[in-house]
This record gives sequence, structure tokens and C-alpha cells, in this order.
Amino acid sequence: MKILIISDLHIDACDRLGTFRWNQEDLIKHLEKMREFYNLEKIIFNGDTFELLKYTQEEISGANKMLMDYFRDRNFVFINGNHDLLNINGLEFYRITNSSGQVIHIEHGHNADWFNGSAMGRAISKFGFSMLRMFSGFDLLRKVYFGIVAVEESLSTMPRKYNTLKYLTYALNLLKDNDVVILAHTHKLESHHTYYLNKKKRYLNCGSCSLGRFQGIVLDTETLRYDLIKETVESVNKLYVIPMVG
Ligand SMILES: [Mn+2]
Repeated sequence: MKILIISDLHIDACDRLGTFRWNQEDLIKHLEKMREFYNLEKIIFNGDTFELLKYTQEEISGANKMLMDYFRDRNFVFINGNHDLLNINGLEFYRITNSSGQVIHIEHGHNADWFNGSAMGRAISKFGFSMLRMFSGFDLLRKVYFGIVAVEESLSTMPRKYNTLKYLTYALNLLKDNDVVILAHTHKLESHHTYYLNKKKRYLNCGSCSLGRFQGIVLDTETLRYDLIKETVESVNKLYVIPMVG
């Protein structure tokens, strides 16, 4: 079966502090186009689908009614990230075993670091975001916040938060028991292959769909071949696909 894995949409309350930047209707249309084009059986949201550190569940669903209805589709799977742990329907991870016994492990990946992986670290960041919201009327503070986002997201320079081995190490550990590991969280689309005792292992990261991007992975769970999807709000009509590797 073919599945699409996307993550880190950070769907917000559509105010000045939001980083989602998709029109709900455009996103739905695009997901439907992908579903048809690839003949997808499942769409897996690999965490941080909702921005619950900055907003309440009510604020987010109030601003995104169409998307919330659309998300009721039974072929969608939701995994929790560090920004949507309040989403009680989310899974810790999702695992698929194919007919050859190969195991695909899908997880958000925030447990690789203390700050996002512990209750204490998340409480600190929740406090930080509530301060940000309280003072969001100040242009300077908003500028500083989006400046930090730009550095972290590699909009202008080498991304600071990905310049670390901890996520790769975490994925390599998971590959001991799995054939494919798909993480998210770093907002960096990537793929690495390695061999353990001649067994091919794949670590993939599905990137992010925030800031108007549409990144993700289409995986054939039987052949383990995949496409890395790298589009933007502007390019969704011209499907840009890197040829199948695997
Ligand atoms: Mn995350």
C-alpha cells in the first residue's frame, strides 16, 4: 500500500503569531490531489499537526472548521508531537509490518531531546509561548520571534537546530529493530541509507508543512521505495517530485 507521511503543520488560530500559512481549502484540495495521483491508502500526520503550545484546541478548531471536518477521514492517522500533546486522539508512534516482515516505524522524534521530550521542558516552552502571546501586540517582539523562526527553519542560513547528531543517533538506534524509521520534528526533509549486517536500513524525515511549505514522504510499504515531496503553496499546481529512490 502507498502512504503519505506529512508533519509539523503547526495549524494555528490564524492570527499574527501563526506559522501555518495555508488556506484550508488549498491544503484540502492538494491532499486530495495527492491521494488520487499516488493512489494513497493512508495519510499519516506525524506530529505537531496543531499548535497547542500557543493556542487552545477551541481557538484552533474555531479558525479551521473546514479542516477539522476533513480530518475526520478514517484513513488519516494522527501521531502526537511536542506541540500537540493535548490532542488526546494522537498515537505515540505508528508501525506497519509488510508482507515480507519488514517494519516501518513512524514517530514524531521529539523524545530525542530533553527539552521537547520531557514534561518539564515542555512546561518551560509553554510558558515562553504564553508570554509571547501576551506581548504579541509589540512589533519588535514579533520581529524577534519571526527572526528566530527564520534562523531555525533555514530560511536564510544553515539551520541551527538541525546542526546536531541527536536526531540521527535516535533514528539509528530505532533502526536496530526496524527497517524504515520516519521521524519529523526537525522541519528538515532528509533521507539516509545504511546497512546493518547487509540489511538495508532507511532513516527518513518528512520535513514540515508550515510556513507555506508542503513537504512529505510517499512510501510504498511493500517495496519500501519512496518519493520525497517538496512543494510550496505557490508550486502545488506544478507537482515537483524527486524521482523514486530507495
Ligand atoms: Mn516537534
